[in-house]
Amino acid sequence: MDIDTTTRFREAFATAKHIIIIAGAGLSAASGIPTFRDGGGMWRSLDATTLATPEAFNENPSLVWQFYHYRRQKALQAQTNMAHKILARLAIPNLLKKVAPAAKSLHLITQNVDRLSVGAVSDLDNELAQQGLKGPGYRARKGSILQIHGKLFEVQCTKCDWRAEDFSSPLCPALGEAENDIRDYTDAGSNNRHIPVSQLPRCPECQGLARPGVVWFGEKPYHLDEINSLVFKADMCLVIGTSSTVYPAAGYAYRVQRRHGHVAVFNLDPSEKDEAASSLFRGGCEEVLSQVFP
Ligand code: BV8
Ligand code: ZN
Repeated sequence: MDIDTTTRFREAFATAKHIIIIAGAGLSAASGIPTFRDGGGMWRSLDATTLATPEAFNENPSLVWQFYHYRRQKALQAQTNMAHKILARLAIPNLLKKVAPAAKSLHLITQNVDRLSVGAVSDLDNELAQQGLKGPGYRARKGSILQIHGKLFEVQCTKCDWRAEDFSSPLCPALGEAENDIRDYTDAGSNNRHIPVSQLPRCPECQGLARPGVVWFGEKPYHLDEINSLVFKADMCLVIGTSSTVYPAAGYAYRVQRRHGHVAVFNLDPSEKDEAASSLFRGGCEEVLSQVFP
């Protein structure tokens, strides 16, 4: 890794006051969670992004639920990786102060729905408490992780405003049976078992059809107003493991750069935001972040 880039980045980070981190699927790749566009995005020979739409769900809720059942299973089996752990450390004010003594705020804006960043922070909170390190300086501030594309483990009703977190898997017997039909998802495109709507997850309040609690294309992302004010204030923006092709998340780095903030891109492959980068780190974020934040 280029020493000058690292030194320059560390110096900028040490003077940063308001830090935002934009994360994408590459952050969880080392945990075995498939990405969307760099080869990981195929499921049963279907393009994952064509399934993440209300139209796909309305047309074939059985298929989209089987896709999200697969994603839930993957996320349940996944462990947090070193990159999640390092970002969790930065979310703890007294640990952040060691590398960013001027920092007044840090927010992780994640496009990921896998809950791994939330898990890493709660694991670290517990670890610090066990070490007797208590008090607000050793707890991630509430709201420091913003899950802009929703939560894989939330289920919501398509008819009423019911929604709840549910980690059970399968969510209903039919999804488990469908999974048993097809062991290897990658090339089973044609063997999609059709699950009747009546056997898909239902709302316990009104029996309406339930759906995954994520934001699909064309739907309004979460926390937009709060994020807009964070982006406006940010003088440091880390962009980690994202192709930077999905808006509005893909537009945040440019806005920080336009106001002369420092943008640091940590990505395995070239991304749409490389040219906005003041610091560009190529490689697996789980390794690179360990070197930048030893
Ligand atoms: C909205 C669901 C408005 C959850 C997802 C034209 C221009 C501009 C915008 C638009 C446009 N046409 C339409 C739009 C809007 C649209 C959009 O941006 N479309 C794109 C395709 C052009 N956006 C929307 O619809 C959004 N909503 O705008 O609403 C609105 C406002 C008010 C009121 C009503 C409406 C909603 C977007 C959310 C869509 N939902 N998923 C789920 O199932 O997960 S998107 C999907 O893509 C995921 O959420 C994912 O997080 C996201 C972004 O993908 P990445 O995370 O970047 O993943 P990707 O695979 O692409 O890249 C991974 C990268 O990691 C690679 O570069 C790889 O090199 C790297 N990598 C891999 N391993 C590692 C690594 N890097 C480091 N280390 C490693 N180890
Ligand atoms: Zn309902």
